Amino acid sequence: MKRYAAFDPPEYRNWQPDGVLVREYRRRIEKDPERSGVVRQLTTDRLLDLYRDLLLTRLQDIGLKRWVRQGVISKAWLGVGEEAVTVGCVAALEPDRDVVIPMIRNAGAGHMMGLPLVHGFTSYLATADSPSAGRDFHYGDVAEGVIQPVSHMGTSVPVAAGAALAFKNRGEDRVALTWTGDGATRTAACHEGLVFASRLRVPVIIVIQDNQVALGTRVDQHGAGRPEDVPAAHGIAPLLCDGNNLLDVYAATTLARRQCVRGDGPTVVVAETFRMGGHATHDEREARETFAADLFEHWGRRDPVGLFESYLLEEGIAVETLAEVEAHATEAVEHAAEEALASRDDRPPPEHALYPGISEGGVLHGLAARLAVRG
Ligand SMILES: Cc1ncc(C[n+]2csc(CCOP(=O)(O)OP(=O)(O)O)c2C)c(N)n1
Ligand SMILES: [Mg+2]
Repeated sequence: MKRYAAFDPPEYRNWQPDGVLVREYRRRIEKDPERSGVVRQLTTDRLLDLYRDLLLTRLQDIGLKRWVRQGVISKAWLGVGEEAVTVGCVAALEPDRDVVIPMIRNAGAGHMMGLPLVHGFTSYLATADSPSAGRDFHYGDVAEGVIQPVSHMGTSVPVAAGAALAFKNRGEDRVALTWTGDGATRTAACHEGLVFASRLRVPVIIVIQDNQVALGTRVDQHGAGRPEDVPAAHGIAPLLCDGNNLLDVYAATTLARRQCVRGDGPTVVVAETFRMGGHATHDEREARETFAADLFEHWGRRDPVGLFESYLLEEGIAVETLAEVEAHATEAVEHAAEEALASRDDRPPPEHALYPGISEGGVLHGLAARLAVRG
């Protein structure tokens, strides 16, 4: 497989980050004492872990896109430009206790919760060694706190609320978190989940990932109200955050988690971001025609990876340290992609498409262990 070439064209050598945007990034957190208090607790090592997780998430998508170009797979659903919404949320959780239900733009949640990076690649190849043994490209592992999503929009909300009800009934300090798109906030399932969660005051965090579009329909075309107004209908005051500002997402979700474990019921985090590509790789040209070009420019300048990098440099972290983290992340993703390709021809036998089903426990190995009360 072709190695990732270093991106170092001469015209960028003396490039300086946009000072105004980095100041805005910092001010966004500093203006809220609670959020800035949360961010101040982050050590340099922790900040570098977050940087690594952002890079792993971005590089996984680049690897998948390369596979599409090379004809290894026919298409891929990517989250480029939206990585901070995933990384900031998961970083605020207790990975050994909490559960998440990621959607297609939250691939980073898998490796952050402890799933091997290679699963992000084998799931697309449908090989026998892929997480669902070739049955589905959605993947999870309840033993690691990742509930496998289904493709029906909005349905992860009632499922997450159900998991949270189990935690509440057992008196456990645990939360369930799921993401839902701006489009998915229009579904009955999402509203039913919110009714259930708010009525029973369960410890669930619903993250509305408002990337301003659902397939080819802009947010202003798919509903009369704004996604951030949805929680009010269920008596929930949302925590708004800048979805491209990793630290703002992290701080908002940390506060949301505290509220949940205090027993104050469900929380909704609304993260404003922007889908920089197509719904998947097949409709990127149409996606560019869905919005005015300057909107891409606006959000491109607010790239979550670039802004966080600038922030870290301003914090005094050496550029060599960042380069080292990047080199490790690149190697890890390349290794995962190569490992997945090695089993590319390992097709599961057709009869394996049949399985006993969830009701017989056939696909939920580890559920009992995961949900058992932990000391
Ligand atoms: C109930 C349901 N209706 C329609 C679809 C087809 N579909 C898949 S993704 C999508 C758009 C989702 O938009 P949004 O919730 O904003 O998430 P995004 O793709 O922007 O992350 C649609 C309509 C579906 N999967 N489920
Ligand atoms: Mg959307």
